[in-house]
Amino acid sequence: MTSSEEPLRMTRSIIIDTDPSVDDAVAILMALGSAADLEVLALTTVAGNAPLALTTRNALKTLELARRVDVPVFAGAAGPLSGALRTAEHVHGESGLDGYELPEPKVSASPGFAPDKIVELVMARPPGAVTVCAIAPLTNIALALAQAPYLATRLREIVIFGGARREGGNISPAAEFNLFVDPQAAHQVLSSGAKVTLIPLDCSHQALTTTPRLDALRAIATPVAEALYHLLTFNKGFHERRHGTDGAPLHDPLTVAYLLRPELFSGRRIAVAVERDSPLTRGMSVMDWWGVTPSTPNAQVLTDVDADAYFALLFDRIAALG
Ligand SMILES: [Ca+2]
Repeated sequence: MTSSEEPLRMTRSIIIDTDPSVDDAVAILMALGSAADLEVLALTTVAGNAPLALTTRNALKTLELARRVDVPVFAGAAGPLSGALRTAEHVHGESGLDGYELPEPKVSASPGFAPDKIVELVMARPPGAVTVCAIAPLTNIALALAQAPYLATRLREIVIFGGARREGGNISPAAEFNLFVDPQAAHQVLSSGAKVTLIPLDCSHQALTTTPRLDALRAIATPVAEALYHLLTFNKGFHERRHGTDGAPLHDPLTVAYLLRPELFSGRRIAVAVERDSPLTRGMSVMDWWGVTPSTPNAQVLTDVDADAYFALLFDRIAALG
């Protein structure tokens, strides 16, 4: 039995690569509330939803909220592998995490460059021990794999929130934000040979932060739940004004939910390519769902989720934080 086939209940060691706005913060807190299942080795930050200084600060604030400043934060890439950085303050506010005053971080990021630290952390553990939970543009992961190509087979899995099959895009008509910001990095990660699971917009657009769900969150009545209630209410407002929906898609925590309860998801193992050149479709994930090319499948793509079970699991883990 190889380590990738070990029983599901084994604690997984994870590195969360993140650009915190609110859904990243929820994902981080969900992982920290799942101590019996997941050991969070580090948060590695990257520019994305906001510039790097802000995403790093927001990661530290999230740990402060959870009273888990023992988890190290390593800052990584300040922009994509090539070209200018595109951020999303129009969605998340100027801080990247508007809607509630989180506690000021009392600790700083740890010294070291995130891609170097990813390599170090993975190599310090046995083969197949570490999973990367990638919920941001994939710049740090691509840099780590470029520096240490053997990482691809050393990792247990890379679980990515990104791309879209049928849902078009959320930053351009064709592209999901994480892949749009650094399509070259996404291409490199998808062609690295690593075991990749990709959770696209198709899942998160089934998982909206509706009023009854946010009421259930607030009813947990802990400081963490109260903070998330306000942050998610701010986020919900943007989507309601723009799309008229009750609630916003809750993207990033889907990766943590998949690690905890993969049976909540369904999809296919297929070939995925990322458009890197066309200005019209930059960052588009081109998914060979019907196997019409000779390309070898390089990712497990999950396109459906049991949304009620996802939110129930999330709230259970947020409540566990106390
Ligand atoms: Ca994110």
